[in-house]
Amino acid sequence: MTRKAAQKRKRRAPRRTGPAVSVAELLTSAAHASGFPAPDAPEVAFLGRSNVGKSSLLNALVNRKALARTSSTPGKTRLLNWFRVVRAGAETWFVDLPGYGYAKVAKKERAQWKDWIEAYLADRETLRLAVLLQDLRRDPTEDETLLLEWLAERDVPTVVALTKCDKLKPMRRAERVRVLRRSPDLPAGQIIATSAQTGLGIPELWAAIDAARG
Ligand SMILES: Nc1nc2c(ncn2[C@@H]2O[C@H](COP(=O)(O)OP(=O)(O)OP(=O)(O)O)[C@@H](O)[C@H]2O)c(=O)[nH]1
Ligand SMILES: [Mg+2]
Repeated sequence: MTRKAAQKRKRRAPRRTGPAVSVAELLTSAAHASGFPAPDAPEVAFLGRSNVGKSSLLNALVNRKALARTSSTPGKTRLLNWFRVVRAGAETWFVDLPGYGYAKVAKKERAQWKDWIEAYLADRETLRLAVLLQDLRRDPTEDETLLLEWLAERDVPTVVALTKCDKLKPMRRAERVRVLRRSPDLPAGQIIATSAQTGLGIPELWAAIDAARG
């Protein structure tokens, strides 16, 4: 096949998006454990530092532009937000957790994410998968290590989504993905390169969600 023909074929190839999401809606928001909804559907939690792209990735997964509120100002999500998502007839709840590690918020507030996340992880029997987000351009810190420890202690299956992959040129991107895949601080074999902007990794993330929810 000529290069031109190959390019044309590539353009025509259907996107591997899988079944469409038929429902994506906010279920509830909570600032305290007392407001958490009673567990009633398999759940996927999105965890990661402030501004890493949690809300954006969640929107990309459900193919909605602004279901979860995103912002270039870190620390936008200060509540736990539950979203009800139906895809191929199966209902899953997505939980957008508040981001951590934003230096400009008060110290007291910075400590609060731990309380929130501990309260959430303490009693969530329907939690099937945690998606830990890590900016492709950064290295994991002790915050990510701590989260991974908590998740492992509680036997919560976890995948790492490397975010904002569109921000690097292909060579540099491949190099960073390689470095992070080899990082002793991240679980090897469960790392997915993603971009909320281009849709990179979305089918793989759905495959991980489908596998985890059983
Ligand atoms: N280029 C690019 N920008 C992204 C991507 N994902 C998120 N962003 C941008 O990064 C900023 C933060 O994204 P959010 O999705 O709001 O991040 P968050 O993790 O939910 O942030 P908090 O709610 O503050 O914890 C926004 O300006 C987004 O547009 C991506 O894949 N590519
Ligand atoms: Mg957010």
